[in-house]
Amino acid sequence: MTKRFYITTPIYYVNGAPHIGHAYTSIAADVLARFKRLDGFDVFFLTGTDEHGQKVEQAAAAAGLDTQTYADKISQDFRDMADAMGVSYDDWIRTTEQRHKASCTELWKRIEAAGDIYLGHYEGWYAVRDEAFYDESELVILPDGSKIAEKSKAPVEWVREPSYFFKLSAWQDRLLQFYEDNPEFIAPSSRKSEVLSFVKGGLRDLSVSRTTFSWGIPVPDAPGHVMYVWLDALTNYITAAGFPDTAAPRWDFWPADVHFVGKDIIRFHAVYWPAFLMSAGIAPPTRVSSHGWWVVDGEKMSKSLGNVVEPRALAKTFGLDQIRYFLLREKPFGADGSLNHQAIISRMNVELANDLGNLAQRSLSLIARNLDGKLPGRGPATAEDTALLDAANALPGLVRLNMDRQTFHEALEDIWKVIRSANAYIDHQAPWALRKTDPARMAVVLRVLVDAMRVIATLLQPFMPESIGRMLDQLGAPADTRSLADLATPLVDGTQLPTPRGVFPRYVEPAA
Ligand code: ME8
Repeated sequence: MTKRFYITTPIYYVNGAPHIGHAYTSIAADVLARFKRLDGFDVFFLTGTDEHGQKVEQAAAAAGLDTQTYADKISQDFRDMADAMGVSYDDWIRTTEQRHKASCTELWKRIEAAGDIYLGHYEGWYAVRDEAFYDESELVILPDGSKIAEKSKAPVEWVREPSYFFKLSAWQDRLLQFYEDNPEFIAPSSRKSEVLSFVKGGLRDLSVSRTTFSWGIPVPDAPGHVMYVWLDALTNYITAAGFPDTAAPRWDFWPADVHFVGKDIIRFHAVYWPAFLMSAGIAPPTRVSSHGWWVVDGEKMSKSLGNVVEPRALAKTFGLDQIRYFLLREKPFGADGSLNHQAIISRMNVELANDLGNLAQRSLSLIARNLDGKLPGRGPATAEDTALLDAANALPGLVRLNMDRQTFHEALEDIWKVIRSANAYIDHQAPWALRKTDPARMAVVLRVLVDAMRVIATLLQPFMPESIGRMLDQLGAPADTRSLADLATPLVDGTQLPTPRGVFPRYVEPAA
């Protein structure tokens, strides 16, 4: 039976245009989805848009549009962005869809039937920008006397209204037990400590309905109440798996294997979400993997600073695969990172054009020139041949381990170690000098290089699908045999290779 793997991105608020931060989460999730497919899994990869709540209602009003029309427009923009960035999602969910309303309504009823929902009165601070409630202790007072949430800097307002509550306080011990039983649930460990201390600090019941606006999913049998947008939004992950129809074929994918999230929304995914699910008798997800934030030239991206990076524009300047590579290579997944053109150019020119591109170009042009472009056969191996091939053949295991931990930069670093060894090998073997003196050995050296590059390229496909696809064409690996399992079958001796063409261009500053 094929192993199933379910990956999600957060669903993006339709309150503004997509930027590089959104593209980052989606690309990271895409890399894992593509890797799992290559590794023989049946993958379900979900992304989409979060369309309810006050924040979207306000953004639509500011744009002078009817809320649904506005949501349609921005949702499509996010979808176009995902397509443009090569995000290979299997389903695009929108929380305004009928299937999602049905799912939220059923989840609510189950939680209510479990005795975890009661009617009360909410009085406290709310930040529309974060769609989150805050305690007094989480706020700071500005010089003008207004208050903002300390962490996100979002302005808060005092809210007082009738509200349904979820008995989160009753879930403290069960959540702590759950984290203990599932040590891999939250990644990275710094976020895990943050979540544990939040939960250990005591949980208050959570307000899960609002009455002061109507852009949301109605609470069943409670006129005037719409569901809290986070309860609504989180439910998307089970909606897409078919909930409440647990006989649906997609339901076999639940629980999700990895929810990708930014560090800003870990609490919703790692505390509220498993509590809602356990209350409703549904298994919680296997893992919540959170990443850090991108700042631009050291500054937080913001409309007012005018430094918001549009992912499609960036891909146009440097190349889509170059950007995908940069985003996953530049910083550890969980850490924050700074986006700047010099850093992109340096990775693009040094690692892609030089280290990898030249390696391929040098080896393949020697085959083209000296062997009529025919893939040479394997021959007697020297200790150096074996060392390089062993290092390459160890890569799938190392990369798989890093993928399962979402330590993408380490996967790439492991791959680059072998690329650097291959460059040292070609320099030392100098196959160009063997053409006359020992052509048989030259052929063996070139085949060793092709075999090592084949493993490297196979593993790089998820990161840079288009460019690496071309590289594999040049290496003579047929398009339908590029999975990890296919690595066990050697390339066919004598295969006619296409004329080598550089796959990774150097970035040259356009003339002023
Ligand atoms: O939070 N750097 O949606 P959202 C890196 N609708 N990642 C960034 C980023 C940055 N500068 N800015 C945003 C929501 N992100 C909810 C999610 S899920 C059930 C509901 C990423 O549009 C980060 O992953 O505000 C963040 O979590 C995500 O964009 C969604 O942001």
